[in-house]
Amino acid sequence: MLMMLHHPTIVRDRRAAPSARQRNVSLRSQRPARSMSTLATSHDTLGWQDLDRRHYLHPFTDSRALHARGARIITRAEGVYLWDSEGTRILDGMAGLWCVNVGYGRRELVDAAAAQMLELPFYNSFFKTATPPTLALAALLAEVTPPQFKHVFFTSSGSEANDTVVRLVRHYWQVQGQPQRKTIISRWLAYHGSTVAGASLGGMRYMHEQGDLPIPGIEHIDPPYWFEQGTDNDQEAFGLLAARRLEERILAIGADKVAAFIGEPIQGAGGVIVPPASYWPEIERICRKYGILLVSDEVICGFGRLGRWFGCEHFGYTPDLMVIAKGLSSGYLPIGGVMVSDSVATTLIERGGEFNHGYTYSGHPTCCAVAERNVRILRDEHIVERVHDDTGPYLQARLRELADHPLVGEVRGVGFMAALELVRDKASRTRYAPVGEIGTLCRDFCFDNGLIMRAVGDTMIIAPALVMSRAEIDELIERARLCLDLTLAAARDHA
Ligand code: PXG
Repeated sequence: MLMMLHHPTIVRDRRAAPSARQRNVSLRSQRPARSMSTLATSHDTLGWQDLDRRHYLHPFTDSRALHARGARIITRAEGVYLWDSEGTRILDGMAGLWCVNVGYGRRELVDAAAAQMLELPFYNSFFKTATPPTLALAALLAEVTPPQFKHVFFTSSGSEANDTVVRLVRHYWQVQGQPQRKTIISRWLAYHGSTVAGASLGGMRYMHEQGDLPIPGIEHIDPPYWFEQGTDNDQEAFGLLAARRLEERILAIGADKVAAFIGEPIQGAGGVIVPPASYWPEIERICRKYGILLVSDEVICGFGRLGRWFGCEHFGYTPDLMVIAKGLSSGYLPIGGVMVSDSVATTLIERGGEFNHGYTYSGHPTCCAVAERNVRILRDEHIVERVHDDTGPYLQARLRELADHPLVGEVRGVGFMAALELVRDKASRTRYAPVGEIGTLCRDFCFDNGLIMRAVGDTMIIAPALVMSRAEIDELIERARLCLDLTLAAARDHA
């Protein structure tokens, strides 16, 4: 078993974290006073780990396994780097969790939050009220999203936004006099969140197994995962076949019962599944043919990750609804939303009556103020253009150099989103057994050697902050190659 192998080689980088002063960030904004005596003595790693074991339930985590090793405590960050409580510097190849698009340590976002909290930290949008930052962000989103979008419904997360999609789409068809149009078609290995509706839309079987999901009226087709399913080298033909599974399913359900199709432009948490160019135009053609709403979940791909503002612009399709979160605020505060196209919005506004849906924090003024400043940073500093013209192609080219590594069966990606498939045999695309072990091993080597790469099974994922420089990309590649070597050596030792 690969799990039983020796502990990964550790090459710790103990460069000190920059002080708040060096980073031009006021101490007051960065370091709230610790008044509680328990916290005052628990800045050491063991103390934090003890608190973690005793009080904290982590998301998507086997607590017993975590407790055996102890949580890694991340204490600060700057640019594309994190520091842990041991002072180790780590290059964050995942932008937090696919979200810190402008990088860590942006003073303007801190200031936007502080100013808004002093002025009006919170007010709701429920009872015929609104706040200036909510409206400023809504108007800015109308500018940066594709032209069919002028309206937004705000939420606090991508999951809540996808719950909103389910309710909004079904409400829309009711208003249109077609209440039988309820079914939403999604894809296996999709990730659309962790709420009941989000996990149902998602295509993660291990999530469905916990809690009797999916809820009724949600169906899944296979994703366009060529590396897993493609049999020959004609990827475009494979893309068309994969898209036509949607038409087959629509006809099996009955076209008059299907409300919408939802998909991520590139499936992120499912393993950075990049569809062939033929896929999305065919999906769009099928949706239009049967009058079905097309929903683009841009939670990961949106706000520049693919070198365009939104993933649908990269692949060339025109969604009716667009789900946003993560990069919307670069993760500095929680916020998500659903962009609603003019034709859907007009129906809902003119004929929809009251939409009985919303969250306390829909349009939260402080989150909106931070998101608005974040979107302006992305726009004014031409960060998306840089990913498109310069650093995105550079990252992709350098990553493809790793394709010569004996462990790497495929390198794929667009812009600042990429995957490396780890295999035992490149020619036949044969994976190690059991799936997931070599990926976990590689991820652990990365973490212990100052690099965060995420493992989805045996697929290694890279999605850095969009501000990563060429020099930092070089460092990422160097560390990734070292960790691939260590992983291969460990696998060979074991064999
Ligand atoms: N849609 C997509 C495409 C996502 O990637 C969500 C919706 C849900 O967003 P919230 O904000 O509710 O988490 C996501 C979230 C992973 C991982 O391990 C990915 C996500 C979340 C947590 C972990 O890759 N994506």
